[in-house]
Amino acid sequence: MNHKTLHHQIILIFFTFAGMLPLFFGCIPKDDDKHTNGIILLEKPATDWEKEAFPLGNGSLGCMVFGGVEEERIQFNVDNLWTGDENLTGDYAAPGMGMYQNFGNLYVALDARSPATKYRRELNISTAVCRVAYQQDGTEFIRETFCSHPDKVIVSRMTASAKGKYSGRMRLAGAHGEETSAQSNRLTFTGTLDNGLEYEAQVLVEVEGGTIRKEGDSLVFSGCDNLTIILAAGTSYIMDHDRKWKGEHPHALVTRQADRAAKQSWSKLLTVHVKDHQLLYNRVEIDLGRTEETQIDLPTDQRLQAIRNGKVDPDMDELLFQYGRYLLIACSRPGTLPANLQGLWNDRNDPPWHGDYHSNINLQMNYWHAESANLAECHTPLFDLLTESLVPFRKATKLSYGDDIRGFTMRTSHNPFGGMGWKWNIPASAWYAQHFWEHYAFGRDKKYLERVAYPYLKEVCNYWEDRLKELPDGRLVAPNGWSPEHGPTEDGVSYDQQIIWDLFSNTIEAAEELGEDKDYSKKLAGMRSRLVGPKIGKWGQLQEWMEDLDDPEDQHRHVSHMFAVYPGRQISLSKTPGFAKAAAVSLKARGFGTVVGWGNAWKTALWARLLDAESAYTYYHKEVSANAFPNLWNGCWPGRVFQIDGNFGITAGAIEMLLQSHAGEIHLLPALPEAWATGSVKGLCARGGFEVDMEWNEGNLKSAIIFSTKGGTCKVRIQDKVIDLTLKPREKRKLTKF
Ligand code: FUC
Repeated sequence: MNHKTLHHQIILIFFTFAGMLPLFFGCIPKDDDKHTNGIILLEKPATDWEKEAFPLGNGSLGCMVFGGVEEERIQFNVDNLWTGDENLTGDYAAPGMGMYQNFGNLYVALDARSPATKYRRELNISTAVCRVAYQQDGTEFIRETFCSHPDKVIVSRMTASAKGKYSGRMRLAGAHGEETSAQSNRLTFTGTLDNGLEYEAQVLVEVEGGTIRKEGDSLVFSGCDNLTIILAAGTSYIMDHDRKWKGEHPHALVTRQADRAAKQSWSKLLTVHVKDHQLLYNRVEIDLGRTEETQIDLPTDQRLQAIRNGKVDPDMDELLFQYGRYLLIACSRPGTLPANLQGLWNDRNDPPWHGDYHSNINLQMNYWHAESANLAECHTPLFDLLTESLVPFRKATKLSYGDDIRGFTMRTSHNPFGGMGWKWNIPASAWYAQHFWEHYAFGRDKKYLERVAYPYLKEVCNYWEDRLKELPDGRLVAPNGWSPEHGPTEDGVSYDQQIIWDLFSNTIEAAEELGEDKDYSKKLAGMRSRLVGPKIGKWGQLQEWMEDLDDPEDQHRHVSHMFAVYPGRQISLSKTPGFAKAAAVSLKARGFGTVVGWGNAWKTALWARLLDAESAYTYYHKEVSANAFPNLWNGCWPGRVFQIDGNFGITAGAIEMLLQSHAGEIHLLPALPEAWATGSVKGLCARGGFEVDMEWNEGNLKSAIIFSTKGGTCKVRIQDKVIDLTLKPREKRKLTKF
């Protein structure tokens, strides 16, 4: 062996070892169980951003990886690159409402032109790494891309089994016609939107072997063994109303993030990233049955096609379930903006519905699973934005409802500057209040309840104290309501009435928990008892309006009068069986309606609450068989445009099938369908600060472990049997006899 070969061998051993380090530290699962690894696989590069590219994200920065052989394209976003402002007039079309913007694209064109073989592009949702592999002229090429939360950058590494195989050109293109400047191994563009928001993106490239140099506004690399690409991007947005939502120019921060990441080794960046992701992701494990090997080995698009043709694939049900968790981790972390209609992924400057926050189901659904799927910290961006937006929300409310009104209400859509658009959706602030309450109900953090949740709940109650209208018989109604998004505008719409009931109930419980405001709670309880309540109409249905107007042929996609069943708790089979049965009549009549991803997700959860396992599963399955794109993103009416609420809502719906805790009990396997007859789950959360593991066989619960984070009592229900438990903080109890 000559000197040079020995040198190569040492380098090879070193890199093989370095690449395996994460395995030794146990943070990357070995590929030994493809049934649980969570891989979305496609055997061709993406040509369609929405349906085929793979999403990565660190909460604020995110990207879509295309995996082209001749040219890699990484389209990227930062969650707060928005036009618009506080938009107090609420004109949806006006520039003030603004739109979520595309940031740009990185293109890496490669010189080799022969066709690729053995092409595989996979997104491993348990490591949050996208991997592209193919062979070309006898060389194996591998690209691995991830978006690191700890290091705040996108990292992409391109390697090959032979030396000097990478030659080509790299281009960074902003989405607003910016000029890109190139330095020796760095590309940069900056810009300013019409609303004054400044932004910048940088790409920094490290090569081994070969050369890299600038040429015009691009980087040209030649004969490189491998490339490590770091992409950092940011804006001057800050979530601070007092500072007019704007802080410093992002140049210094973006430069620091890129430089700091470039100083670290690839394997270090990867190890830290995977560990961070798995700290959240690994909290929940699920097994809903076993898919045949021949089916599981298929690329995801073919696998979906086989399911459409009747193939049974419980591993796909698991994958979709975990994908809802993966996506939330990727687009909603403490300190970021909440997940918008597309999470944070967007390739347009005029995205569907402005890429906004929709308050009549969509933003709420984005967070339905946050607590129960053990991702409570991912819920906090919602509270941060809503709290920071209070000043403009109050101002806009007064402008429309008069200076004397206290509290605030909301329109149907809103942006990251507290600006709102389109029609008023009067119970929206109360529906959001449910999320503030649920974060406490699950986590039992009294400080949070006192400082964050309770003031919000009370302020929304103030609005309704001033706004509710008394009927001649003394009952109270919300005036001029609208059941999203159809029918007349009138008083006492069920959607409004049910959400106000929920708000008053949660506020009363919050006051009790804090030992505060006894008289005020009494006042709320008095008002709650006077609210016009649920009604059963002439065809046995749960009425959507105060008058008996429901048309049994109406298959509108919204089922807003079901709020009381889910996500509310006013109606349940155990406490109000008559209304629960009426809800089932209405739900059946609504049918499948238009193909709406979020609608199927909601109906899954509703049927689960009504303890109808097979109907719940029908809708869950519909999400897999009819609404999933090849990248498993969920499609929404009209035209099956991608909307992320369906992905999140279906995870929430599945949890309602396995575990419920809204009615004062922890109900184990309340709506287990035939399709999931044998399985197990670990780490689901229940209200009261409990975590639940379960194993079941042929429809029967084998064992359950109840873990209490804070200590306390609970009732555990298994079918008709109820077990009382008292647990100390961090105590676990295993139940085996039912
Ligand atoms: C609601 C729904 C639509 C869509 C939009 C973003 O208005 O009725 O289907 O999901 O939000």
